[in-house]
Amino acid sequence: MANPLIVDIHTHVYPPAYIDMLRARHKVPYIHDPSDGGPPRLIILSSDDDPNIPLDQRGRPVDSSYSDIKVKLDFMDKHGIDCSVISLANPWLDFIGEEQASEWAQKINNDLESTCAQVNSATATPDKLPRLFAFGTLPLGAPQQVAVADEVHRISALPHIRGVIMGTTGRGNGLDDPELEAVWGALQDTQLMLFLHPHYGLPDEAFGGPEIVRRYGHVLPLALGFPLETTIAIARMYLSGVFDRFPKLRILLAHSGGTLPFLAGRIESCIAHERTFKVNGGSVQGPQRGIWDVLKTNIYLDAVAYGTAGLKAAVEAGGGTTDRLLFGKMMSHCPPPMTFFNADNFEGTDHPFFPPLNEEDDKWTSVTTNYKAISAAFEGDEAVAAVLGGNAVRILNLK
Ligand code: 5CU
Ligand code: ZN
Repeated sequence: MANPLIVDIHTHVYPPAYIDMLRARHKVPYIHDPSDGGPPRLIILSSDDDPNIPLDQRGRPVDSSYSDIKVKLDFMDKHGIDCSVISLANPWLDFIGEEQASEWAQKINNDLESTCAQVNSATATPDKLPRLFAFGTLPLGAPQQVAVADEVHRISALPHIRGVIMGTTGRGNGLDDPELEAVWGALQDTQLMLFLHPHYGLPDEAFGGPEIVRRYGHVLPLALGFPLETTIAIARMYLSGVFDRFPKLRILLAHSGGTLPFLAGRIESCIAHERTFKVNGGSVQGPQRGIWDVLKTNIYLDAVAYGTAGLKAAVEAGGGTTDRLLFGKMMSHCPPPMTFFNADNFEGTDHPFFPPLNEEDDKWTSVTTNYKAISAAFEGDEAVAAVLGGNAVRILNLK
């Protein structure tokens, strides 16, 4: 199989203007320049902003891979990625107040669009996919939800925007908030994909308190907090009937759906036993559509799971077919059946998070680990051909 086509749909950027804005801040999220001249530190998670840790060591080092699109393109070249759908990294614009939310969203979205346009025109090659597309960001803090919906409509007309990335708090009250109905409506009307991505994790108390969290660094917040946060957010959307009211909504869940594929049956069973829910002192019916139907109709999953069991659960949750799974890698010009994978060119990256473990490493371990998991989950399986044969191109219309 020569030169397979590879698409990475989970890959983040902080445009330079966003970096500058973080540098000017002194509370989460912020960037701190250490006094010893070491690399700047990115402090975005609340557990990063720990007064017990010296300021110069808080968070993680942040380098040009976060903001310089040339570094992203180098990373893509090194890992054989033909096309990336870039998105603003967490915490997006969640912390921007209502006066500036719309202005910032327009700035970021216009920047993403022009970056894609410039790179694509500079690198255009006949018969090849454009190198970049983007998921936009939303002014969720805007005073009225209609302003958020307006930005959805505005960016749906931009040539390289294929969806929007959003965290789990929505307009501050979670994704079952009636204050998001106009946004769901706009996303449904435009058919832009909603890339639902975690940031806040779980409270330290869920892990045994701040000392325990500190002891294990980012492991508990990122490995467990992030996926559970995604699961809770999508469960609340489902329980509140969002998918009954917006049956054509399209949602891409980060990290293979958190734990949703594994827990969907349990959610279904608990709903059946609960029968009705209490809202404003009255009783209302639970969701009318079954969770498996929603998983098969409205939900797409990435393949950033790093393990075969998680990936297999993701496929099962989609009804046993692999055509709703965006592996972050496409091989659409390779004729099926395909049974061969090359560790050098299989990606689901989450770049630039999870950088190389050793400075001298040429390839990123996070990338090759994910490749191995995917390869082990589906090797020899003809369904792989369908998954790798153009899901992202088809679902996101990457032309
Ligand atoms: O795993 C991930 O997706 C991430 C991410 O996007 N942002 C982050 O701060 N850590 C991990
Ligand atoms: Zn991510």
